[in-house]
Amino acid sequence: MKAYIALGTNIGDRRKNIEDALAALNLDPDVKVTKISNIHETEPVGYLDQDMFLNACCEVETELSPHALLGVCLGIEAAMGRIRQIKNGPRIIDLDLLLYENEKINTPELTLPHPRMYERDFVMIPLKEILED
Ligand code: PH2
Ligand code: MG
Ligand code: MG
Repeated sequence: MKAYIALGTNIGDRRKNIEDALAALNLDPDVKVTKISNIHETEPVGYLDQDMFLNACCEVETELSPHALLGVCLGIEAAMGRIRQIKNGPRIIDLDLLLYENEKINTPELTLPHPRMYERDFVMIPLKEILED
């Protein structure tokens, strides 16, 4: 199955954070990173009093379910030391599951497609670079 994940970071060595997160995704035996967008520097959206972000998107090939893939993403965020404080605030790494094939899911943990992706240039610009149609 094909899925698309957004990556964002605005703390520390941002480029390394993106690279480490992509490497961690690929290291999971059930996930293969098949495409990576360019990395874009973006103004913070939602909560403005914070540093500029680097954002990117990747395509993965996986046999995991959407919820299991979300679990992998959250596990990488935790392993990289993410602490959740302010909503939309600074983060070492954010991995958001955007799309999983044509699945439509509405659960408390996971909504697919990602409900805010279409209004977010920091997601849509890199996503369009790697999306097939
Ligand atoms: N993520 C947010 C809120 N605002 N702004 C930018 N530029 N990039 C992000 O990844 C981002 C954001 C919530 O996850
Ligand atoms: Mg996010
Ligand atoms: Mg997130």
